[in-house]
Amino acid sequence: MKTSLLTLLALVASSAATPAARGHSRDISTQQARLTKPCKNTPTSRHCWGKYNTDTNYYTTTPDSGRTVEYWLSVEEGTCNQDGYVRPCMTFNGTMPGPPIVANWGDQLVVHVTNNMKSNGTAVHWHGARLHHSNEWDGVPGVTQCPIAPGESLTYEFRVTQYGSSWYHSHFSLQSTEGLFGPLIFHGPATANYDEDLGPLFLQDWSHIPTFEAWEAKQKWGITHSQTTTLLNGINTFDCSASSDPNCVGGGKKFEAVFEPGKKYRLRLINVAMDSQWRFSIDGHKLQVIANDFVPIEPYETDSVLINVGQRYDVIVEANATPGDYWLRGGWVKSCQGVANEHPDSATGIIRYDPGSTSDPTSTTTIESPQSCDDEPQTNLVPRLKLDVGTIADTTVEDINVQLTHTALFQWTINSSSLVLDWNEPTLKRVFDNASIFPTPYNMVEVDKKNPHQDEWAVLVIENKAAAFFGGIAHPIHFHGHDFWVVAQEKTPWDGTTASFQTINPPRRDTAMLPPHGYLALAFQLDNPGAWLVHCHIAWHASMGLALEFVESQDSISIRKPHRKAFDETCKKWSQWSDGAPYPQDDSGI
Ligand SMILES: *[C@@H]1O[C@H](CO)[C@@H](O)[C@H](O)[C@H]1NC(C)=O
Ligand SMILES: *[C@@H]1O[C@H](CO)[C@@H](O)[C@H](O)[C@H]1NC(C)=O
Ligand SMILES: *[C@@H]1O[C@H](CO)[C@@H](O)[C@H](O)[C@H]1NC(C)=O
Ligand SMILES: *[C@@H]1O[C@H](CO)[C@@H](O)[C@H](O)[C@H]1NC(C)=O
Ligand SMILES: [Cu+2]
Repeated sequence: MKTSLLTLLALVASSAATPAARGHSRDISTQQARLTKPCKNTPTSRHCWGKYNTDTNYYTTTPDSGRTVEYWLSVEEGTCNQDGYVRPCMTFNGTMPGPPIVANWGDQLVVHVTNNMKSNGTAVHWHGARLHHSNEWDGVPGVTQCPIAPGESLTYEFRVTQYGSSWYHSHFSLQSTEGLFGPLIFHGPATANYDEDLGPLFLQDWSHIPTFEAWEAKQKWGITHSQTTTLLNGINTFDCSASSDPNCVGGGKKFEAVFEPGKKYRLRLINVAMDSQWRFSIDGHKLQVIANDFVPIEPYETDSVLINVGQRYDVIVEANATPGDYWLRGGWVKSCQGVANEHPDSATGIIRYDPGSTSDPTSTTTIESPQSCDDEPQTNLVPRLKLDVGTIADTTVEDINVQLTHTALFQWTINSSSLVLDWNEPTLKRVFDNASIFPTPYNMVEVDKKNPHQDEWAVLVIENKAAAFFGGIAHPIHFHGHDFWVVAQEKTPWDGTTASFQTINPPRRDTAMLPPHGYLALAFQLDNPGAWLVHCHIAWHASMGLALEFVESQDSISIRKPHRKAFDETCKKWSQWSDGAPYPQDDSGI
């Protein structure tokens, strides 16, 4: 049997009295001094946001917009024709991607979700949103809620404490890859100027057979699955000319955008793939990268940007090429994935300078697909709001040796244990019942249980020591409830020490790649009590249990009475409905 080892270590250290921590508070006071000069967010002053700006510490300061923004989402089963091929799918409000959820930094966001599917539960996660003191609305079935039963509704509610680009998606099994996702955009300041916001650009791989069928084939018979094609913002063309398949009806369209010469456009790149990395570029144009995930960065210029599953990059493109038609390239990275794609080069869209033009571009590119699944170079990802990790001195170690095994059952395991959640018994329910022991397959790590301090940090080190074939796979690791500070991301084995950790304003985000045969060390501040999932964002691997949970400051987790009522009601309805449900749980649950 091929086994592999993943080491996980949580260190808790006080940063209160360290030089780094003093530097940190200096940053905050500089920023407060700047708050006295309010200015307006315009194409020539994008760093401004009223009394706030890109130097505001958004972990500690949230504008009071005085607004509550409310949305209604309907979760539906139906058929989709994204590229000229008709197949069953699941959608928010009948479309894939679903309707945009847009709010301003500082708004209170309220989203009412109704499950209008006939035979499955659901739950909606707000990817990358910090859900500060709102753990119960994080949308993870088996962790923060019971699934919403068919016919039932649940209202999610949280304060928008960040700004930038992301997506909302179902966190129930493989549903997001069946179409259950949409844009989640929080307006705020930016670190470079632009004229127009072109909105989200989703990079997606797409299968012509439902993922649940592929899952069954894989789990039951070991049949390898290839994705069929790629989509940009949910659409593409697909060649049906030689197909006798009645579902191949043809008539798909490519993503197109129109540029006006001299203008600068903001594009919000979001990787929503099941299992694909992309190298995004636009022929004849440079990209100025201004944010990674929900973190504004010092702008840098590049010809292309590498985007792993769950990650986002906001880029500004200046329309400064000779007017004409240009290919925009998703750039599916061939060397990276564990899953193949039958049409890897199909991820293209068109940028036109003349809106009347209908011809295909003739532009070319010299950008090559990389030979690895690396993230963007660490040195490029410099957060604009500079924050350091407190010195990791007092090494209170949770020494967790984690085993990563790919068994005959196709499960990934952490510490020899593959995540399997009981939808009827979410972690939070156990927390409310004052549980001190959690089931082994919940892969629970308790952090800072009794003594919560905002100044304390934890570090998670994940080693990818998997042997041979399985060790060759990189995993995009995503955190709920926190941005993390990437203190190490190396392709070599970890030496067990923290000496080389980069703690001075390292890249900060919510999704980063765990390199094959190497390790990833992520620091985060213990400022958000709750049960938070940490998982590989390859949907397939998440279903196969490659995840763990933190219960952070358990004794400080609290929930308001009306929220508790909704939480309990959702569990009650789910319990009634799931008794005899047509599709029993057959994966980790996430
Ligand atoms: C989604 O659909 C529901 C029910 O059909 C509707 O009330 C709601 O306005 C729609 N939401 C959006 C954001 O379009
Ligand atoms: C419900 O989910 C199961 C997988 O758990 C899937 O096989 C089935 O197709 C889904 N039902 C519908 C009607 O989409
Ligand atoms: C992982 O294994 C180590 C040592 O075997 C143990 O101390 C630790 O509690 C385990 N962690 C989890 C999350 O089960
Ligand atoms: C859990 O502990 C809290 C605080 O000690 C107490 O108020 C509550 O009743 C307990 N809940 C249960 C279900 O035991
Ligand atoms: Cu993975």
